[in-house]
Amino acid sequence: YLQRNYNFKLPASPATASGQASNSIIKIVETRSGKAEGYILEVNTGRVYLQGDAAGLFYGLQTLIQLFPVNKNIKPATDTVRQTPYNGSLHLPGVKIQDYPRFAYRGMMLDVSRHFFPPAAIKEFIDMMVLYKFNRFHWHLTDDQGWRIEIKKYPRLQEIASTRKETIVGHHRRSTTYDGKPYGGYYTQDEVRDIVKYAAERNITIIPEIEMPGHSQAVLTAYPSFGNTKGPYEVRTTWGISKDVLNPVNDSVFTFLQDVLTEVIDLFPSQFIHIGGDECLKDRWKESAEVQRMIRRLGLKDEHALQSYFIQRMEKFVNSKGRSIIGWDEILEGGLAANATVMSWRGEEGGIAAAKQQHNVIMTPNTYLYFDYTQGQPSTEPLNAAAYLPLKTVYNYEPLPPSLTRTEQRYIKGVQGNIWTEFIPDQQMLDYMLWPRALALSEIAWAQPGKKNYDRFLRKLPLELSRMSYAGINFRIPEPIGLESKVVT
Ligand code: NAG
Repeated sequence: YLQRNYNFKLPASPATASGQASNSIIKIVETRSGKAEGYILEVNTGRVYLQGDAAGLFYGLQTLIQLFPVNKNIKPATDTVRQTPYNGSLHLPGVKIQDYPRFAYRGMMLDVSRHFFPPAAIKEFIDMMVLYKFNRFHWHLTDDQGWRIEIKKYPRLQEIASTRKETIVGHHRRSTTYDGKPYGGYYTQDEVRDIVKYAAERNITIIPEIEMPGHSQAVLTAYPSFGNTKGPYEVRTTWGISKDVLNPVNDSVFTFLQDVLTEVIDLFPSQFIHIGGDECLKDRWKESAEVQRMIRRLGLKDEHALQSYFIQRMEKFVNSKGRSIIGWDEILEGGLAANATVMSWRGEEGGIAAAKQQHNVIMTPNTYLYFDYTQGQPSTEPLNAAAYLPLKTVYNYEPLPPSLTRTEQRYIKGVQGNIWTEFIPDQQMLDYMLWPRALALSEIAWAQPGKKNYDRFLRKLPLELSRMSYAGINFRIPEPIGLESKVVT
């Protein structure tokens, strides 16, 4: 970005800690001592000095980019149309910044099942994450409405489960309307590998999510024998939760999931693999005599315990491959799997309970960090999930619950914003829903306690939004201070 747009030469590689001089105005020194992902950036007359660990240097450069003027003739590297590089002189503010993140896990989740985002859009999403120092991309790859990753051993996943015959467009009284257009898409394994590499080069680990045992209607469409009924099933065309889930009595369900995870683990070097676990309706399990027999045979208390049995069995497999699982907070309900990390989404309760049980937690509460909820009066916003979540509420989120002791708080490894895409058909709408709320999240994730300040955040906002504007990134223009919408719910 700096080289292309400003003729600002970076050394070919960081000078070593032994102090080898670099050939340009910028001196970069890699150190292993300081804080993880931290850096020191100094800009003074004719000289830029940057020091940190590998990730820290990368983030120091992001900060440096932010010190450069936002100029409408200058397009960032993500833009496909190459603009003329900058040729004039420029002035950077003199600074000395010592900086490091508050949380090791600074994530964003994108749901590509309800709507599919092609590889180029995923890369642009990653580019924006980089600018604001996020380091985990949670890729929600499967759901009732579409399976989105090529699995060589089960070709019907990409052939059948990746496409729904149409999509709901509205509800009126008792009638539902559909668009009548088939909708689908999936990432080939080559595309996945390319994206994983692209992210890794930008200090972002991709955590893949394969949903189980619920949110699996697309799987059942391709492999009906994995369900509890005879079907037939179809890739879901409406939003909401499916009653049709995977059948734990059928051993080939576990074989299938293990085979899928084996390919997934080969593709994603991430230590953590997300196995879903949310919203598994228990209707089919309650109705099924064979499932009931299984519950009795295993001496389990109820269907929740059966779900835990399911997850624990999958955890053993994932652990045997040297990886660990993350699951949505429902995995607490029938007893936690031994080494599981819990993603607390139904508010903070799940995260609090998990931390008390000495399990690692990622906080992603829908009360603060669900970016599919509206940013203003729902009546004046584009159609989306009914809940209301304005910028200020997001900004003021504090991830460490005061009800936890200091020791328990250490299990909270970080935060993540979730973007579910039922009502987000394309990148334009995605960016609108993300920004500026994801900027607020980046401060929650990065800034040290006590350093956040909403008024200062709002003062800096126009500069960041103009940066996005020049980059062609959509965003929602926040209401003027004091005129934020007051929503009565
Ligand atoms: C939840 C579902 C998700 C859905 C979203 C909409 C989780 C973990 N599960 O009901 O599938 O898209 O909310 O806000 O969030």
